Amino acid sequence: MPASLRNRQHALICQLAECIEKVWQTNLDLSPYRVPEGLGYIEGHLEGEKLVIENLCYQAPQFRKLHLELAQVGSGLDILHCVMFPNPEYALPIFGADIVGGRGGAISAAIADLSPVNAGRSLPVRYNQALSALPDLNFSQPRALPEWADIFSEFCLFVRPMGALEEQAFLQRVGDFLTLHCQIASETKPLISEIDVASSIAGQQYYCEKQQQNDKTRRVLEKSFGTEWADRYMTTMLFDSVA
Ligand code: BLA
Repeated sequence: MPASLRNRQHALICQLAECIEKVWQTNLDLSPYRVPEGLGYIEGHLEGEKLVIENLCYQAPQFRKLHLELAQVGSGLDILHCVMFPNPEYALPIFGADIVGGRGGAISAAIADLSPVNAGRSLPVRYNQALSALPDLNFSQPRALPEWADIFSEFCLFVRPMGALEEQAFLQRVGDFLTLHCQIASETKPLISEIDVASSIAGQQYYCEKQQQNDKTRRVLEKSFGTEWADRYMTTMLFDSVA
């Protein structure tokens, strides 16, 4: 990724971006992923403030799309968005993370989860065991999930981190999620049953439909690019289901 945007963002965002790339490179057999035409580096400024977006994508045998996005709104708002969409032939949850915050100042939202997308929408046993074994964390300002967010697991971390210690605790925990996810994924065998593959596809579709209902994301994109563009971006770049 060009160093341009990354080095100008909130420290927690820079650190998580570095962490994500490092865990991917260390644990997965990465190959290039073709970003849809014109969506790699994007600038928009319809009304109000300028929005700059940088996208970095890979794929791996177990993941149809590994997406890391950094965005900057005007000079005050920084965003990190990351989703690891499994290849539906692997019964893996979806890793997702979002950080929203002011450059110098506070992070208002930091969320990360391994979200189940199988038929019963429950995490595979290995994930449950590994995630339950992580030490308890206490953040002073946990945040409540909005109504559309029934896709997340019981391990979902959604907080407003207060201060450097909580930011580092968030970073560490997301690093743990990523590492255990990549390790389990690389030991996972593909599904044999077509019914199971179809149910992973349906699960990913449901996940995407729900995420597309996040009006806070949509509004930021609409302000700089208009409603049609924002809708296309949310359905083809951020949360595209399997064809
Ligand atoms: C919240 N996402 C937000 C907010 C903004 C964005 C402005 C509100 C921050 C706040 O309430 O403090 C904006 N996020 C963006 C934009 C992009 C983005 C513009 O990724 C991309 C260009 N969102 C995700 C993923 C998850 C996610 C992968 O993209 C979770 C895995 C969750 N974001 C998420 C949730 C909220 C949020 C749950 C809070 C929504 C609410 O409180 O209504």
